[in-house]
Amino acid sequence: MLERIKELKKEIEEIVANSVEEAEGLRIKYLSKKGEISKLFEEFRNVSADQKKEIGQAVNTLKEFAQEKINLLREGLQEQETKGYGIDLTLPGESMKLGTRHPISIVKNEILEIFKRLGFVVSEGPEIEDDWHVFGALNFADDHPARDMQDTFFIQRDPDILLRTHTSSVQVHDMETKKPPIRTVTFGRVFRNEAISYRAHCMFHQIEGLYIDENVSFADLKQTLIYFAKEFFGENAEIRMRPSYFPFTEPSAEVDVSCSICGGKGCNVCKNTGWLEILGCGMVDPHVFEASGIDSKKYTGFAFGLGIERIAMLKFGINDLRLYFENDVRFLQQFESAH
Ligand code: 2NL
Repeated sequence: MLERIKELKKEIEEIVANSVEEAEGLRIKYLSKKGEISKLFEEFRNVSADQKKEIGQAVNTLKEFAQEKINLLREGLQEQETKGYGIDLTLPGESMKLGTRHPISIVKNEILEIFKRLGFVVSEGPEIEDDWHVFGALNFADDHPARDMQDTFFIQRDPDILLRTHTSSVQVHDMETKKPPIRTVTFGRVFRNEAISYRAHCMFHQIEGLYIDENVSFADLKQTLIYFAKEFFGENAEIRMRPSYFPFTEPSAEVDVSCSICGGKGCNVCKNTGWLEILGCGMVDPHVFEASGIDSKKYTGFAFGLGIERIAMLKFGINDLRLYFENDVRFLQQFESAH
């Protein structure tokens, strides 16, 4: 019998269980009424009196050993299962969902990088402005329609305070506080009082550039924009300029880029013209310089402004402005990871 006890001890030393159920199975196998150890107790009845003490002790020790071992196994497994450690560590991991950059941010970063390479410095300013920095200093007439409540959001208590309708206000601050040469690009949210539809929104994003120095010419403006168009739309991109009007520039132009979708042949994106309008620009009006304390006899400058939503629409084929601001994950997920 001692031999059998030894064997069982060795066997129990080596038992393992992968789940609470398996541990319970082991308990039944060794410790239940019909278990291996209970069988030993039955046999014990037939043991001769002189061996009873020794074998009795050995069987009891074995029983305690088995109880302790199986209890330990069960407790360990219960802890693992409640803490979730019972998972199979050899399974492939679940992939972590990474955020994506917003298409407006992607385009903004790309455009700012192009102008930073040309020596432009990025400046930012407030979304809530006074009339002077949005209109007055930029040569808007007192009765200019942009000053109308139909077009601009004013703060009710004080009509001098409003939401900026373009980011040029940031550059007015730059002109007031810096001396030429000034080379600055600004970006940010602008606000206009418009009914929301697929092609208009009351809030959108602009990038504007301003370069002021002695002898800055329209040729510098054009060359800068050609460089920008080729960097952003590709080496084959061409631009054309059409005369236009803005209160703050003279002369002014609207700039089209050759349609990158049809290569200029004509398609539904460029409405068969081969050209896509991308920005407005011009030479800074001398009135604008004087309003901010810059000597318009000594300095000239060019400026341009573009809407980021429009460029992102062209780049990504987005056909409804409202998609940008709904934050629908199915839309946002389609853009490049932020990491
Ligand atoms: C457009 C036209 C433009 C500017 C923005 C500017 C800024 C200063 C002085 C003069 Cl401080 N001009 N900015 C100039 C011409 C056009 O934007 O259609 N943007 C979407």
